[in-house]
Amino acid sequence: MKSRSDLPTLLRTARSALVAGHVNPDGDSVGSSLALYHLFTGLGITTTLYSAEPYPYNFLFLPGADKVVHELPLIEPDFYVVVDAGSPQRVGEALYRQMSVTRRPKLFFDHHVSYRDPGAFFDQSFLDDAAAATALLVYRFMKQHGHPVTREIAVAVYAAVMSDTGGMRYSSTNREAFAVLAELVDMLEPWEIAAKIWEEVPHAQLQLLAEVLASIRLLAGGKAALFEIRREQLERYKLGPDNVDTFINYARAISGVEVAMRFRELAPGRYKVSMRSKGNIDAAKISNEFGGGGHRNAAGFEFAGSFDDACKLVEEIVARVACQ
Ligand SMILES: [Mn+2]
Repeated sequence: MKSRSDLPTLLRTARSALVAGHVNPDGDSVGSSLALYHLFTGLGITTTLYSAEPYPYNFLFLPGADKVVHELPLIEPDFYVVVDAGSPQRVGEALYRQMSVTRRPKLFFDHHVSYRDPGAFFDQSFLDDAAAATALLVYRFMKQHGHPVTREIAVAVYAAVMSDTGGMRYSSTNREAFAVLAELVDMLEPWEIAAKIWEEVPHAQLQLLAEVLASIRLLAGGKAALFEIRREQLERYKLGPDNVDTFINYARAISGVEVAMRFRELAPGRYKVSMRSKGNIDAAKISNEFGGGGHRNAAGFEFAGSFDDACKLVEEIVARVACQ
C-alpha cells in the first residue's frame, strides 16, 4: 500500500489529482497549492485546484490562481494532496467528507505544530514545524526529486514564504527561508510581488471602508469601538471577508479606545465577532462572556442577536471588565 501511494510513485503513475488548501485561505495555502498544481500539470497530471472558499484578493495575481474551483469534481481524482491546513477538517466540509471515505491516496504538506499525523488519515505526510512556510516543504520535495522549478512555481513559493513570514519579520523566519528566496529571486520581480501582496486594494474596498468608518460606534465612555459589516454591504461592493480584515485596526487606533470589535454578519441575526485590544482591557475576558475564546489582545466569538443588542451588552460588559 505504502509504496503505491507515495508521491514519487504517484507522479509516475497517476493521471489525475486534487490539490486543496484550507478554509479562510492565506498566501501560504494558495502558494503551496499552486506550486503543486504547476508541478503536477507539468508532469501531465490533470489537476483540480480546489478551495472551499475564494482565494484572497491579494493572491489572485499568482499564475494559475484563476484555475481555482470551489466545487468537487464529479470524477474522483487518483490522489489528493492537502496543504497548510493544520488538520484535515480544515479543507472544508465537502472535501473532508469525501476524503474520509475514499480509498484513493491522500497526502499532506504542513508546517503547523498542532497536528501530528499518525498515518491514520493520510497515506504520506511531509511535516516540519521548523519550516517557515508549507511552500518550503513543497520546494524541498521538488529539489530532492529533481523537478525543475519553473517561473510559475518560483513566484508561488516566493509569495507564500514572504506572506507567511510577514515579509521575513516573524519569529518563523530562518536561514532556509532566506536561502530559498535567494534561489528564486532571479526568476521574478521582488518589488512587484511585495506590491501585489501588501500595497494593493480594490477601489471597492476603500469605498466600503469609508462607509464602515463613518458608522463606528464609541461605547463605554470611548473605551470600546464597535462596527458592523453586513452581508448586503459585501454583496453590494462584490467583496469577500478577506477585504475587511484590516478595518478593525482603524477602530483600535482611535485615541482612548481600548477594545475594537468587528461584527461581521454571517446570516440575519448571526455575527462572527473579532476583537483587538490595547491598554488594560483583556479581550479574552469579554469574549468569554459571550462564550468565545482568544488571547489578551485578540479574541473572537459568534453572536446571535441584533447589532443593537450587542452594543448594549458590550457597554455593560466593558464597564464591568474594565473595573476588574
Ligand atoms: Mn503556513
